[in-house]
Amino acid sequence: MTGSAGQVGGELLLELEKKFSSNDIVVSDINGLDKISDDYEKIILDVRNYDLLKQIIKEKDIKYIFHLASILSAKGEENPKLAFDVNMNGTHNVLAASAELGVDKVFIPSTIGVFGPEAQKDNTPILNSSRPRTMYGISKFTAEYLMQYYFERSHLDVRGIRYPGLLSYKTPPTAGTTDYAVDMIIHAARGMDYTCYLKEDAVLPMMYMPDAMENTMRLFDAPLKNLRYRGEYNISAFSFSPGELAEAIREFVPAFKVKYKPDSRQKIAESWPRSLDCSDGVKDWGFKARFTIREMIRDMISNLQK
Ligand code: AKB
Repeated sequence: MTGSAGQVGGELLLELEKKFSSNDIVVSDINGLDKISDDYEKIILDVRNYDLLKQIIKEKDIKYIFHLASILSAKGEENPKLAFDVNMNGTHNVLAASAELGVDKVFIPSTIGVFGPEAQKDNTPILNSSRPRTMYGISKFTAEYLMQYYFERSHLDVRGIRYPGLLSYKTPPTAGTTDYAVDMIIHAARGMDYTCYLKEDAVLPMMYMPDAMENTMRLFDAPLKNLRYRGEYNISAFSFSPGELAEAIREFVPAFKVKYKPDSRQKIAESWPRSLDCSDGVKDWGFKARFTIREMIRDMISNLQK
């Protein structure tokens, strides 16, 4: 696993533990590995280092790669050169090394950020006018093409999901546009007011992390012959705006108050779809989400308050 210390890594490890022994999992990241359990073998890896990546794949006899290392939307706009380098060159390194060394299967997440302002806003299908405007979206969109390229050129089994905003009470996100949702619930659980950096009516597709992880493994385990797409599968459980989320939180924390002070992330949010057509994932590999917004908020608040 690359990028193991990020928002998704720790949660995906819980899912992988259901399938593999911790002795068989190698976690890597450029930093933050001290946060991860010592049950796993840990290796410091900058995915831009092709030689080291190849050395690890060979020496550890890596069969599967979960390539999570990525610079997300908001941080990517602060440092576009870094986002290009990590997201494009790092991802190309993983694909080229996997193809060359015969890795059995690679999972690379994509994002709703691959869509741009001209795309259909509601029930957006997989194949739709894209033209992303953030460096994150541009690099992830290109990564989807690279996945198709290595599938056709080298028969590399590479799969991916376009994650919507992911909510978790375990790892606070720090670099994306959808992060407000997690932050809002954390504030509510602590009895604090919240100032939101998106407008009250900025609707985005979202999903609870356990659902995202279960579906990641569902796609990972699906027979290759059923997959009509490589990295492009849309998934989301529901869509909401900051105003709607605040209202739903008030069922559990009635005194919760939110102020709105939109910043540059509002423009990113406006360029993304409000809701996605997820029917291709349902058809090809059985995509389904368990948690409603209400169940997610209840679970997050009760765990945060513990
Ligand atoms: C972000 O906001 O950048 C991410 C994403 C939607 O991919 N959470």
